[in-house]
Amino acid sequence: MSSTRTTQVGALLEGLADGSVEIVDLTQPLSESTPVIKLPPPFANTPRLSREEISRYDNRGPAWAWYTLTIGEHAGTHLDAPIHWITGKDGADVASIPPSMLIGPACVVDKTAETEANPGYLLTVDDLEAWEAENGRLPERAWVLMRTGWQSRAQDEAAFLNVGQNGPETPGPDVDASRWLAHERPISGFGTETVGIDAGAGGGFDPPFPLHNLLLGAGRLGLTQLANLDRLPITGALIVVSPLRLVGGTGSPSRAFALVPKG
Ligand code: 23J
Ligand code: MN
Repeated sequence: MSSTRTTQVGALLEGLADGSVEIVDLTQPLSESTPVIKLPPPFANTPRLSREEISRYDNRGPAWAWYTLTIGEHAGTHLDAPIHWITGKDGADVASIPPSMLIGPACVVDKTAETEANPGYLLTVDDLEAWEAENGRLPERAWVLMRTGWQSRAQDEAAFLNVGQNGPETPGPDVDASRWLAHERPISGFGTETVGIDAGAGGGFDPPFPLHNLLLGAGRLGLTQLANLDRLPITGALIVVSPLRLVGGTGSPSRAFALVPKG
């Protein structure tokens, strides 16, 4: 089987076979209890997942079970397409996103300690430039993944949304970092462990929800509610994001994987 070595895909297949490449699932399990964002009045909200039986090994279908899903596009681990935001309305729907944007280098910015100390931690341009000073310039098609440890709250909606006196308190980029991510580097997208790509306080920023506004407005993508970012190296992993190819879709529940070199 050594002929598989003759291509780079062959080398990857060999790595998967011998365990030197590990597959990490970055997806949160999706169920009726998966948390969804709750916007304040007067805004409309997304439905969480619900399911209705079509048949379940019964007279409606004696040998098969299947369900009808009701779910918002922006529920659970999901992708934000450019047309999700008014600034990106002439950009790509989910179906039009080039696959080359959905597979790329995973660049992990670790703000776990900062988030532990301050759940509303705001990622800054200084943080991003410090990351580059250590790890090199963010490459073409990079996915910037903000690691915060927030996944430990993912099964508890109140802890996950973390809405207090001053509204939601969750980590995310500040306005300048949002602008930098949108315009200064050739990235495909930004991923996070929290319910949305913006910080919880982002609704009160100028512009409101700056990362949605600027990143999606620049034709780039968002990815939320990620799991297992603690199992990724800072650089060197490959991320694969698989949204439904929804025509006209503003987003989609997605499966996301990382391929991680071991040892
Ligand atoms: C609509 C308005 C604000 C936000 C969101 C949606 C999301 O988080 C989302 O899933 O895109 S912050
Ligand atoms: Mn979304």
